[in-house]
Amino acid sequence: MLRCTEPVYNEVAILRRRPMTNRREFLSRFGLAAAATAVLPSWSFAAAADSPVATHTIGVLPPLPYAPDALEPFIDAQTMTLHHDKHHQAYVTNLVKAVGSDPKLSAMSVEELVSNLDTVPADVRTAVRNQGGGHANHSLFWPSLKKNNGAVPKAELASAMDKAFSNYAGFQAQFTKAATGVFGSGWAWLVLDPTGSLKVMSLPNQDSPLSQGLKPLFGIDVWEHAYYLKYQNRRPEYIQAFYNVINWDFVTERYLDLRKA
Ligand code: MN3
Repeated sequence: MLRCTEPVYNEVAILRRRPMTNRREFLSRFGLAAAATAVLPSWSFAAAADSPVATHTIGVLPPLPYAPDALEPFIDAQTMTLHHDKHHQAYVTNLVKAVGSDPKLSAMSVEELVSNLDTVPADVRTAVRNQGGGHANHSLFWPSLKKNNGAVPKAELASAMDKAFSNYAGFQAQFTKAATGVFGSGWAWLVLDPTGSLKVMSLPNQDSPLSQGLKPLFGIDVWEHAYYLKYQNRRPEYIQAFYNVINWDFVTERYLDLRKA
């Protein structure tokens, strides 16, 4: 395993504040050519911070992109504040602990990490899977939410949904079933599979579709912390409300960008 020297550590610290376009250069410079070429998803580098396919830095909690009450009455402000400031922050903090000073892991985005769990040292792999998954999943969750006033998918995304699920109602039926059926904590996801088709799936805990070579478009967090203050044990009501806060503009842009990649 690579040992961390002081200069490398400083470079990693600086790198975390630099644009991701410099990572490949960094990896090459420190002789990590294999990491530079092998582990990085092709869509990781060109994206600006506000892009729908932006990747996220290991030690950084991305800001909530709207006020905590922006999704009222469907998701309440107190839930949003606790969920973002406490729960997501905890995944960020614990991922930093798990990655430690390993320069190879530290140089990756969180999306790269969870896309390449098999390259993570075995002694921290479970922690990276859980905490990295939590960081990656929530980093996608916040920007994919916006009150949509009853809007439904349009254009290319609508066509892809028609192909995969017959129509929007068919998508909703599958997504609702997947989200309702998560036993305990987890997420339901809309993903792009390697053939470019849309699929609905659920995964337990903080497992990311990225770890299975799938590209998540958005997910619904059905951990109790995501809904319990407002909905208590009524998860189906939260799932129904969720359809009012899917940011279809964001999801459509993400779909188009991921299709291109
Ligand atoms: Mn959560």
